[in-house]
Amino acid sequence: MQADVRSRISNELRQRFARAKNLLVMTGAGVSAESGVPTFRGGGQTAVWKGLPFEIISSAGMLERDLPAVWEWFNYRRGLLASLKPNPGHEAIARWQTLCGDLTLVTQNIDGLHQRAGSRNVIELHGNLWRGRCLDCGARHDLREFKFDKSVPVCFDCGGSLRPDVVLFGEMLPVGAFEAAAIKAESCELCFVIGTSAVVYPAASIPEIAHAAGAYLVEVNPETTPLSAICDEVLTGKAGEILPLFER
Ligand code: BJW
Repeated sequence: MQADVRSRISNELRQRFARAKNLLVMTGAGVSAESGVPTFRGGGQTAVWKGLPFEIISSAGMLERDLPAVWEWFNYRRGLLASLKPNPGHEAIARWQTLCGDLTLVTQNIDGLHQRAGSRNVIELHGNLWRGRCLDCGARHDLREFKFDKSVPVCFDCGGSLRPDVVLFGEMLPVGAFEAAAIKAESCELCFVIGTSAVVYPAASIPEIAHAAGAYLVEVNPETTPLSAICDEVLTGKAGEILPLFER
């Protein structure tokens, strides 16, 4: 299996990777799949909570209608994540950051596994499951410091209700996160898009921006996506098997 995948990485890509000074890596749920985190789409796994599809329970409308239910959903997911660890895909990307001149990691994932693998300065487009944010004063808090004895945790600073610090459907991305990723996309030479179905916007426009600006675009995914057609290379397979094959 490994030899098969290795032979699918072209010499051109190997050379580009070896000399690239400015890389952009964008990841989605698929990079965490081998750690045991369920994906949203693809691979037959569809996140459903008490009969509600994730587009409903992870939406701005649900937050307004039923904040305790949203907390119940995210508490459940933090419980699932607590025992999971970074996999060889996360670890390879963290190593690349120490080897390559300038590597920017942009993730749609909220699980924090890239940081646990050692990646630094990660641009989180959709927030982080381990943080809460006060609906009144906007303060952010590490949820690991909270006892979940109430259905909705309250802010240490002002006593307001907290919400999960993640970007739900119909909400804007954190100020500056998309803009920082887009600036890197415009100037990178090589862009890897790993484990994303590339259907959720504006995140999916980051690799499109890189491609339009002339970057060499590489997709790593067991399935094809709407992005595959514009990629310079598509590496069909799992991130944890393919990414460790790139070493300088
Ligand atoms: C592997 C693998 C392995 C498996 N190795 N790979 C244009 C048209 C229509 C609608 C819109 C539009 N522009 C924006 C919108 C609205 C919406 C949107 O994009 N909808 C589309 C679905 C149509 N976007 C938004 O609402 C965004 N906000 C916004 O646009 O604000 C402006 C605005 C405000 C108000 C009104 C209008 C506009 C916000 C999007 C926030 C997304 N949030 C979520 C939930 C986070 C919280 C939670 O976790 O509950 O983020 S949705 C979910 O999808 C999550 C993910 O980050 C995101 C992307 O998913 P991802 O990462 O691609 O995962 P999957 O599961 O889809 O794919 C996994 C892939 O991995 C698959 O391809 C597998 O094959 C692969 N894989 N194993 C490598 N081992």
